[in-house]
Amino acid sequence: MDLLDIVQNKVEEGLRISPDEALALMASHDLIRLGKIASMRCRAKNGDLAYFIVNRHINHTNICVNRCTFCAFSRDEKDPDAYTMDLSEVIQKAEQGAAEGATEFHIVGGLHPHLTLDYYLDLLSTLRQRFPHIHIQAFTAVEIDYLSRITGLPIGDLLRELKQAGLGSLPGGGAEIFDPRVRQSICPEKITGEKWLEIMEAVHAAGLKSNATMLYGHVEDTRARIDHMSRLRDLQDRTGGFQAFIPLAFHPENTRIPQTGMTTGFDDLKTMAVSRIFLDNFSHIKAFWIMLGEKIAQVSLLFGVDDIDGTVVEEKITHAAGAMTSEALSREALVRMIQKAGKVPVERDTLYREIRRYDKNQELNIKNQNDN
Ligand code: V47
Ligand code: SF4
Repeated sequence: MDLLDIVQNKVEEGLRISPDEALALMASHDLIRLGKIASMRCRAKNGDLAYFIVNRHINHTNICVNRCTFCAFSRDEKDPDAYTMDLSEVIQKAEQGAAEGATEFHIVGGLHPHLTLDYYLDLLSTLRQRFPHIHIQAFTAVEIDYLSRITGLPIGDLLRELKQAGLGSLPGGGAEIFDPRVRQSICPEKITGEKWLEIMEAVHAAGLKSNATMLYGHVEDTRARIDHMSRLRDLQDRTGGFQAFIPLAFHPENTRIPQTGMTTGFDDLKTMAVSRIFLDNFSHIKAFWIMLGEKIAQVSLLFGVDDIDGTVVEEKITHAAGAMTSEALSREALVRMIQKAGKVPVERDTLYREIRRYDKNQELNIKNQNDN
């Protein structure tokens, strides 16, 4: 039996593969077979369903004291294109989202040197008051740590306050790569991987769900990727609080690590497939179409992915780093992408509750002349 036979047998029996096996899978070029095995794991968890969400991203400030080398979005306070939205600007964006049927606000920003906790609490409570039916997924573990440090509030108390003000769950950003040597080179000022995990453990203990990301395709090797996923899998065993794992493909333009080039489609699909096989305790693997492009995101549905994220509407982080994708996709376009991959589209809310399922006869009047 070769490695892929061994792994396939394990997946068929619902068993876990080891980090060494995952590392060996990363060296395989049998992408089609990997996709088939990942699809088995995916099907066991989600059947034929593939999820999307109607959401609105809001990046309230690009001013950040960290200035990670891979980040083209952040600015120093004095830079001419630095910005911080006041509450009325945030509300304006939220109103647009609400008018378009968003069920989620996704809010992340830089680590601002002067904003106080009141800014964040006002933002949450005002949004909750004005849009009580829209879930607020906001602030990475990195922002939570920063807020705790500038206020002196212990993480648990801080999370309680934010939750009370309207925080519904946390996005998965800021994880990057946990390996300390890689982390030191791409984001030396950022909290350690251990700290990120510690904060997520507290988030889950506070009764909040979160996602987990991994930024790949820069200076890390496959060992660092598997180490990253391994630490996530260990924490998930303890808390069960992660909903989705989201591999984020690095975009080099305008960053201080331009030499790496873009990730390849082969690597994108392999990374998603191996993550699906390895992370047996995660319900969902999400392909963020903004970073992958619509075509790879669609094909990833046959490589273990069951979620293509959302309508997004305004995306600043990857577009600052050269993303060629549009900033928004309509509900109809997402449904079509999923249906044309042979899956059943489900519009979900943030907590993966089904809002609407599109069966085969509901093609939404979006047929293209070349569709079959
Ligand atoms: O933490 C920054 C990444 C993240 C670049 O939880 C970059 O559902 C590629 O976490 N190239 C923020 N990536 C975005 C994020 C996210 C996105 C969509 C859904 C969810 C979710 C979370 O973006 C950062 C960082 O890892 N990032 N710069 C870049 N040049
Ligand atoms: Fe700041 Fe986040 Fe950009 Fe790092 S990735 S510089 S923490 S905004």
